[in-house]
Amino acid sequence: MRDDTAEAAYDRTRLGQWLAGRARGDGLSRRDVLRALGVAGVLAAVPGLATARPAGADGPIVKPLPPELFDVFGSNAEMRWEAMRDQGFYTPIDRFFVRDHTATVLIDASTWRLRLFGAGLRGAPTRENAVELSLDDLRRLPAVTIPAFVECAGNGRSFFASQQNTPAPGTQWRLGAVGVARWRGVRLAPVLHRAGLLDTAVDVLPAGLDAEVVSNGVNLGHVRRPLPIAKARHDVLLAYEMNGEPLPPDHGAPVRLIVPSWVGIANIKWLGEIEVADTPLFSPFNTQLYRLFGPDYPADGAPITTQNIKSAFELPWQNATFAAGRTHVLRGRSWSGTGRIRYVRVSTDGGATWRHATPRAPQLGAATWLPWQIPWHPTQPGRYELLARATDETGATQPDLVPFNTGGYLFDAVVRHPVTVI
Ligand SMILES: Nc1nc2c(c(=O)[nH]1)N[C@H]1C(S)=C(S)[C@@H](COP(=O)(O)O)O[C@H]1N2
Ligand SMILES: [Mo]
Repeated sequence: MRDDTAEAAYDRTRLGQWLAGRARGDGLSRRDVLRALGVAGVLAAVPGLATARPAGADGPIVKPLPPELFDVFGSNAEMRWEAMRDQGFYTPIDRFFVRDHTATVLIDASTWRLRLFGAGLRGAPTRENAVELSLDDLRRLPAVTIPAFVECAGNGRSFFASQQNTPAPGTQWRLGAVGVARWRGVRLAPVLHRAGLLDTAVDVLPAGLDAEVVSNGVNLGHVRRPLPIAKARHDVLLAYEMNGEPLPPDHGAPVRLIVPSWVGIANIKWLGEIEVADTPLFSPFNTQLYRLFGPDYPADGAPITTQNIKSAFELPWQNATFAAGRTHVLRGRSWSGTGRIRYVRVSTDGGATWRHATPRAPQLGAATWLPWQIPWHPTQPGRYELLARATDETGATQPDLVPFNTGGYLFDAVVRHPVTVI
């Protein structure tokens, strides 16, 4: 069982180091931090665990969430994997998962401005003298379209409990907190250069315009997470279209960041500002949250950057049934934040024997998935477990077990998918 005391201890350690000056305070006052130490531990109050709100028109998510496409957890909606069964390469917007720390905000695109400032820019040291860009300004710059997944770092978290008997708090996602879309927009690199990027720039800190996140009475501020200037200049996109449509409200309209291969939280929605700093930046979203703490990690935790490797069957989680004595085609998809998928092996006998799946469409880019299929001819009725194990071009392969971490992040072990043959 989860040990709240140990969790609180990790959290205290981390916050202690943070207070000791390794990081710039960034929104958290010493008083806030001390208040946090007085309660059960910030990790236990990850939004989404504490405050489950009903879904619907008045709920935190704007788009319809029909039960055949989504499982809803408060302000988060998980895609059901059977919803990808008859789909092409991309995840349609109507079934793309949503993860809101608070709630979707509706922003007037005509008055929206992106503000860039910081010591890493020439002539715009503070928010007051920020460089401002409108949506039309962005649309006038050369546009690019990139295919990329957005995947929550906590995708698969429920399997820490159901497969490893070490439950982790937070939204109990199965494998549906991932989607692949075509994102269109402008590269961040030329925007930074136009804003006067200096060689001394170290980190950028994009922040969202949605409500500030309050956890156990502590205001963590707006959703924001720093990334190094090298990544920011390499392949990060300011996206204003998703699958050929204007970015929908739930996915960050009018503009969100797309940070290919990185954890979901890097892809800041409802982007309002980007600080460009000449010193390393920290936020609660890379010091307390979205960091690996646990018996197998250093006391001050291990950072999370890229997603890891996973596979999913395009089947309902509950009550997938197959007729005995017939040949069925099992379909699924595998993806990895560290490289293209090289091959996928599938077991239909609970892991005793494995066969190679066949790709059924090309993988369009490294930060996407490989759709695959494999025939299955079950002869005996009964309960079975289907397993898929992917390997990427770096050799990274899905393990059988994931070392526990208190946030329940990056579950990449092979998932045992229950099915019934009748
Ligand atoms: N401003 C803002 N950006 C955000 C979030 C948020 O709550 N607010 N959630 C993050 C997380 S944790 C994830 S997994 C992705 C989810 O993107 P989606 O809702 O478009 O699927 O957005 C990220 N960007
Ligand atoms: Mo996430």
